[in-house]
Amino acid sequence: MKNIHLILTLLLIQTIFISCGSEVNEIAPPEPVMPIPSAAQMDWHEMEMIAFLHFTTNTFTNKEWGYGDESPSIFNPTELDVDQWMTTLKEAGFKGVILTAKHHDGFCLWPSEYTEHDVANSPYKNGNGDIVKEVSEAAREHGLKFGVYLSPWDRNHADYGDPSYIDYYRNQLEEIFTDYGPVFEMWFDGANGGDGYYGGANETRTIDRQTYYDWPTTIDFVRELQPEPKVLFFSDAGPDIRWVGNEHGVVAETNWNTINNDTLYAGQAGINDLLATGSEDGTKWIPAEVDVSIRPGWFYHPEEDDEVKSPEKLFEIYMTSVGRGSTLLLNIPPDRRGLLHENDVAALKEWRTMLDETFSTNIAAGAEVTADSYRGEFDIYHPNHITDDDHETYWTTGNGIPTGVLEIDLGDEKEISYVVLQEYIRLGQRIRSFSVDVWQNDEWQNIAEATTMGYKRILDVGPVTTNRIRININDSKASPIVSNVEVY
Ligand code: FUL
Repeated sequence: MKNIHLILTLLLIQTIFISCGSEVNEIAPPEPVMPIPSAAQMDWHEMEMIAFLHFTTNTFTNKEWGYGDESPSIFNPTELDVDQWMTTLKEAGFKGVILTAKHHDGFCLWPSEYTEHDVANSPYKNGNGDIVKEVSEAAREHGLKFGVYLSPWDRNHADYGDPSYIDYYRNQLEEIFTDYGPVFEMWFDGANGGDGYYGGANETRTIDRQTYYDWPTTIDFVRELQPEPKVLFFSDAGPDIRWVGNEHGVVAETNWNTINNDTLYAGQAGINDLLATGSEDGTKWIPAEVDVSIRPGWFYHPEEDDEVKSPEKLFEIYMTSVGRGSTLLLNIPPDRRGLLHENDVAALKEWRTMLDETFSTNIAAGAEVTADSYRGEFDIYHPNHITDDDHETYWTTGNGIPTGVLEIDLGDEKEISYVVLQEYIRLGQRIRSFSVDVWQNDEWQNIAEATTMGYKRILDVGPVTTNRIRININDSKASPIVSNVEVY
């Protein structure tokens, strides 16, 4: 009898111990699924929209790729007004700007100590101008982050192709990172067309794209120049942000922020499809940035004044970039006067209005949500967190549960057109597939099937009328974590 008591007591203690153990385990957030974004990458995700500014001698020669023999005397914007640029961009919703401080032609928009091929030898402000300074200061005044494009390929420089050119390139980076305040993103373009002026040699020079630039050393050098805030390096291969593999404004519907960059390098052929999707099993967090121009060309050409993308086209691009979890880098090239052209400004304004009107009233704000399960049934993981307007709170499941069903009660019947969904990517990108249903005629009707959710996914589902919406997380790498759902 005594023994039975002892056994029962031991069983009871064991049961209490086991249940406390799992509670302790599940009250903690799910373990991260590696890799995860750095703090600087997270800030970049949250920017969502960045403006690209292509401006150089090409603007005056009407070229896309200057040969490198252009005289600085042709660079003469007579009404340059960076305030007009920043006001326009800020109003359109951009959070940062990236300026072509030097494009492939080698002309520098700042007075560089290391070349004569620069703005100091142009008529602009009688050689006393510094457009990198003007843009960096104006950006900061308007609350926009400042980023730099500095073309590695330099068709003007006599040493291009020799190791000495790499010193020149690093000297220029030192100027940029010493005199112009913090740079949030550094754009290393992979393009290299071969032929050029090269100090008068007028020949074709090929380099080994994998080794010539010795990127690891250059990147360490820049990181030393600007330890904080951390600069993000963009190239086909990252290391912080990857090219999306096309210039049409489209990232793949399945968009992993992860990729294996060990064998990738800027300018590598045959990897465009991979860049557009990333790799589900990628070992590095290197999200895709969607670069596209508002005009056919990257630089301003008067004959393209009537070919500015329409607000509707810009909206479509927003959906295939931001709406698929990427950051949009939209190029708006200043014209020969040094202004953003009226047609571009008008398109941006109307596009902004479309975005504001489409995404103005979130009918799921504060809505009651139920789930088939939530982690340990703790309030901190309750499904209501997906509609609480706080992106730091979330719904998630218990360990070992990679699926979930979330039901949002919209109250009265409403017409809906878009569903916005966000995964809590600070703990890694997890969701592989999900679907959306609406309640209609006493049953659930499927209205969307999707793969990755990522930082943000916007699904065009409408118009459809319903009072309940259901999100089925069908497959994830581990407990799915959803921080936000909006319905418009
Ligand atoms: C490309 C360049 O060759 C284009 O001129 C432009 O700068 C674009 C953003 O990147 O590789």
